[in-house]
Amino acid sequence: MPRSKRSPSPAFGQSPTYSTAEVARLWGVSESSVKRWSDNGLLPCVRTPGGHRRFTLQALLEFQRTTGEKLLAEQGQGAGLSDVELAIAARDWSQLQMVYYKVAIAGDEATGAALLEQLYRSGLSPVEITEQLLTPVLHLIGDRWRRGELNIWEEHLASQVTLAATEHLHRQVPHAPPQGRLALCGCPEGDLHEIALHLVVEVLETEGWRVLSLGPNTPLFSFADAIQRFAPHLICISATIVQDLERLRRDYGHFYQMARRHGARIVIGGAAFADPQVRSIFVHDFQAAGLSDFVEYLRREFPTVPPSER
Ligand code: B12
Repeated sequence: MPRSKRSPSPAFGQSPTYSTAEVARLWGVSESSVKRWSDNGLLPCVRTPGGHRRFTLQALLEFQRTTGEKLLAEQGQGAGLSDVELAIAARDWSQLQMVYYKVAIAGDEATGAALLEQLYRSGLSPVEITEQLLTPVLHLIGDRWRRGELNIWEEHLASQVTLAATEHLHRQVPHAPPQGRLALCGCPEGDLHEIALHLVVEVLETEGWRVLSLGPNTPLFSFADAIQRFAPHLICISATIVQDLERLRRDYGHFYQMARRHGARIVIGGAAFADPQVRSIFVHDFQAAGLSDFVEYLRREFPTVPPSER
């Protein structure tokens, strides 16, 4: 599918418009065909102040459904694209978020996995898919749950769909050659939010790391024992909520000593670290805002070493 120029995502629910060139690329037809259909009224457009044609998604879908189906077929392009395919080609994130939101709260793992795979095959990286689609949708689900607009079971289904779909996506992605580096990852005691942790593990594996994940809800004293046992190069902590701050404060000293003794770097991430009190306990080497700055950190601090120099 052609990759269109990325345009800024409109707000959730706001309809984007497409230029003549973008529509021609989406349908695989010439710009003059698009202009002809527009001029004879088959494909309505709006004009910019400079006189250029812009087409709404609704106009494109309407054209496909009616007259356009035959015209597109005549040009050898089949019956056109589905609205999801159009949204993928146009990188229409607000539309795609809406689609994923519905799929997720309906518990439709197969469609969720297929959508992520389609996005990946259209040229997007798993990190881009996470940051533009999954994270905003899960945050929206959290907000709607808090406002009482979603049931707890819908939030649970959305979590399961996201875990299954990202695992499916991860299986499609080639991994960098192993560099002999080990990362130890987990969420602190009391925190059951494991989706970000899974995404971090997947990023590390894609970058060629061997990963041991201790999962959610890991007491820091036991995490520290694992550091002693495995001597990892990197420790990743994902924390979304903190249940018992004093307990974490008590255990983190020993955890930190263990990490330093083994020369391991510590990376933290997650909403819990927005609180300066929590951040001050978890002395760290890097705090990630998301996955893209994490990948940058990994590539900067742990550059690829050719096998001959290892
Ligand atoms: C799904 C979910 C759950 C699921 C988790 C299921 C699972 N298997 O993981 C369940 C149902 C268990 C759950 C339970 C609860 N939840 Co909850 N949950 C969520 C929800 C909707 C999504 C969380 C998520 O996965 N986000 C997606 C990830 C990808 O985004 P992220 O965490 O922001 O991570 C990004 C970055 O921060 C970064 N990152 C994160 N960690 C790391 C680590 C490293 C190393 C790196 C490099 C990067 C990194 O990268 C990620 C990708 O961009 C959030 C809403 C939200 N705003 O997140 C509420 C939310 C976190 N939950 C909330 C609450 C209140 C609860 C409960 C207390 C509810 C209750 N009364 O029982 C319990 C607590 C359970 C516990 N003890 O942990 C609140 C927390 C409010 C607060 N700050 O205190 C939220 C914000 C909902 C809300 N809007 O109120 N929850």
